[in-house]
Amino acid sequence: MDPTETEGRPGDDLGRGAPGVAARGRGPNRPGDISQEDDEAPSAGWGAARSVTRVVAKTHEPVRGPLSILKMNHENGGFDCPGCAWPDDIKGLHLDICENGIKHVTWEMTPKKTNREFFAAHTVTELSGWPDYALEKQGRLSEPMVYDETSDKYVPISWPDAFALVGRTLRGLEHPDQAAFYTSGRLNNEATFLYQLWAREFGTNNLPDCSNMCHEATGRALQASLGTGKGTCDIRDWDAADLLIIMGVNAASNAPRMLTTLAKAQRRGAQIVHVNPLIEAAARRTIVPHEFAAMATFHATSTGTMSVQVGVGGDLALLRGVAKAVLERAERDPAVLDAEFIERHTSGFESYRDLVRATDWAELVRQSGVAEERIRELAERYLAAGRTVVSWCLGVTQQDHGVDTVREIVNLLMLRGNLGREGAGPSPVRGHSNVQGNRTCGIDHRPAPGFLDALDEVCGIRSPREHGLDTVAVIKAMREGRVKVFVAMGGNFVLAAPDTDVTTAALRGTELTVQTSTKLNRSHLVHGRAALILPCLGRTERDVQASGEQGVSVEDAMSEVHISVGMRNAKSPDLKSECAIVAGMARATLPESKTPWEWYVEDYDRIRDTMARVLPGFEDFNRRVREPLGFRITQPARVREFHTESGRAEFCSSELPDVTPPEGMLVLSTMRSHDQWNTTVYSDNDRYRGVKNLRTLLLMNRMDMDARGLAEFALIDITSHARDGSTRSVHGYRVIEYDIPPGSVAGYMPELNILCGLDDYSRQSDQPLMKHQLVTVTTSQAAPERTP
Ligand SMILES: Nc1nc2c(c(=O)[nH]1)N[C@H]1C(S)=C(S)[C@@H](COP(=O)(O)OP(=O)(O)OC[C@H]3O[C@@H](n4cnc5c(=O)[nH]c(N)nc54)[C@H](O)[C@@H]3O)O[C@H]1N2
Ligand SMILES: Nc1nc2c(c(=O)[nH]1)N[C@H]1C(S)=C(S)[C@@H](COP(=O)(O)OP(=O)(O)OC[C@H]3O[C@@H](n4cnc5c(=O)[nH]c(N)nc54)[C@H](O)[C@@H]3O)O[C@H]1N2
Ligand SMILES: [Mo]
Repeated sequence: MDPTETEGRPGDDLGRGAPGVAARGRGPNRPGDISQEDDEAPSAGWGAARSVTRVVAKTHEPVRGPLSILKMNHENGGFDCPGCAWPDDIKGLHLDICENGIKHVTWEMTPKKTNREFFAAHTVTELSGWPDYALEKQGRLSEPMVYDETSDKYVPISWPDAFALVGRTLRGLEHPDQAAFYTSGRLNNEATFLYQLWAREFGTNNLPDCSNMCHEATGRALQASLGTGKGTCDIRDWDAADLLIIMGVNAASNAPRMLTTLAKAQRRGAQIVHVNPLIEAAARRTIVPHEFAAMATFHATSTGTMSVQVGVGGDLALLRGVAKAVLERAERDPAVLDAEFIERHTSGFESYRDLVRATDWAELVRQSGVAEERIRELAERYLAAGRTVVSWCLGVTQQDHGVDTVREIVNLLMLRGNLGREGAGPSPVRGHSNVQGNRTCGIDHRPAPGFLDALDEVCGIRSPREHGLDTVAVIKAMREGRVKVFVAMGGNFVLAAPDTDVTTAALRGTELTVQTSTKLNRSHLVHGRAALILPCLGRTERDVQASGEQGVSVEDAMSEVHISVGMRNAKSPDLKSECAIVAGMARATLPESKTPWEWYVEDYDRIRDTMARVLPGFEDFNRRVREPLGFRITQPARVREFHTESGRAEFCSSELPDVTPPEGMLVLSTMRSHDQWNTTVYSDNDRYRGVKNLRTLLLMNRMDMDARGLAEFALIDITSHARDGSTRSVHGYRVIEYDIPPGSVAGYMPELNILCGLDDYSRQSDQPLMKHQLVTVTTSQAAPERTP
């Protein structure tokens, strides 16, 4: 379809701009000059302090804000930082907090309320014209609201009536598959378990989640290679590694507590190689989080020893180049391979070796964008290291061949037996603070039969066996009228998903949208014929039920499960916990259900007791989760036990993809700024990249600018060219000269999601190609709003 056909609300601001009209970013868009300069200054730490102060000031929590942060990630009690999934440090350093975690928490703790007076004062059409920043800025949602078509406003509704509306609409569907249940990755384990139980008891596996957009490729690749969907390392392995290869992660902004580990590694002489088209802050010198806590000891620390600037999408070719150099060396010196490991534990080595040998260097260099000498240099470090950990995030996964690339990481590790032993292995950086726990606890549109059997037996239900819809598929299904009810536990689906116009139209076509949220966002304005906003407690808040105060559990990126207890009073008496909201909706949908929904909510230990019987690795859950720092879910691959069909770890011989753009085109990768949490944008600055007051930008190599006759800050239009031949454009962006390989350009999500066609998803992982869009860039006629 032509995305411009989408009929919107009159005031809709989808941030596209128009020919001659500049697009608007999703941040505050304050007037003022825009700029970009190198941010090499080691005083970056002071910038961090200032930046935190500003956000804390904005949320009007100058005193209490920092106090409750001291309780975050604490060994005995305290809540889990909702900021990211990096594990807590195990030895002594329990107070491992970071700038972005602080922003994240204070954002949730704002005393401002988006209450019934606010909704009475603004129609949804009016709010649709507001910038996204202004929506979230209103504060915490404080009571359930329902959309009223006559007044075009959200009006108050009681909790029982809200649940009844959900129940009635779901029961009125012809088939349970006409409903979909989205999860954003901060939903705790207990609510997650109830949520999937509700969906499956109702009769569908339509459980799309944000993981469909971030680490689906990781899960599928590791499952195929090692028989487990997760990384095998824990933080001790990071601390014991001689070489850490960090691929496609902006650690300083998105997993800041990783810097603590990197700084320690650097001090003990380990090598840290960053593989990224950009030289991000972590690859230079940055502050490490606990030095932030210490305030007085602010100084920059090195967290990288080598940077390899791949072209966008070039990681597979780079890894294969390293493997080729290792195999070449092995011809002279067979000891560089771990022959015993390969022989005893793996299968497919010979065909992989032959494939690598047959690939010539010229092709590896062309596809990776990295010179042969540089690839060999990386190989030398790999050969010199006794123990290697490879870590990765979205730069690797949001690609057409993301699964193959993750499998190539495993191939390379296996050549030297870097698997299932201390200090070595694959270690993905997960995104949302509980995205990994969501999958563990059953959010999976392709559930394993064994999991469903256990669920059915313990919970006395009959789960559907057919696979459900994931994020991309559910948008298509809503578009075609096959899915009529969209329920979301958290998140901001319309902005996080690809193809903003199409997703907007898809959601608007539904009968009912239900958003359980903490803050107002665009997904409340882009709604179905009927619409509910259900406000929930945040992770920092006390959750009191019949049996007393409750804790919830989360799983970090290294499979550690621990309890999180909120400490602050709820922002409003009308908030409910996510467990209570799910149970309320479930009971209203399934009045005859034998599941003791209300009984579960009285005491979350009861939910955990049931989970312990369903989920492998959760035995004795209630006791173990309360141990200091919780427990680690057993990783069979960590002890060289591979639950693959062959019982061995599998080498993968995949074809090298062609990632080079056609003549005249560029490859666009979309990413986060330093001052943003996914769709929540705190400011228009991106400090470590030196950008001030601008989000509608494109980072471009000088050569590519010259080829197009573009000066620094030139106004441009960007047009994407989707696989199905359709095109999408944004207008009035600005070009910024940046140290990025020629042919590759970068800009911000969620603004640029407009350009990502719905059909442009990986056929290996079904992930949208958010890091690989083919674009053309032309001079824009849009009038400049702000000046450099
Ligand atoms: N403060 C903060 N923390 C966060 C988030 C947030 O928004 N804000 N989001 C959370 C979530 S949900 C997630 S999933 C993670 C995301 O964490 P990241 O994966 O760090 O997220 P992005 O900002 O998308 O950055 C992708 C990185 O990959 C690089 N890159 C782009 N293309 C390629 C490529 O082809 N190859 C390689 N090797 N690198 C490439 C980019 O330059 C950038 O450094 O962070 C989590 N933590
Ligand atoms: N182009 C492009 N698009 C991307 C990506 C990319 O790199 N490039 N990354 C993708 C990735 S990795 C992800 S994870 C998705 C993110 O997708 P989502 O998880 O859907 O989006 P978020 O922005 O994290 O959701 C923010 C909203 O969550 C709600 N919220 C906050 N805290 C809570 C809570 O405790 N409970 C509940 N119920 N709600 C809460 C608030 O209302 C807030 O507005 O975006 C994806 N989209
Ligand atoms: Mo994510």
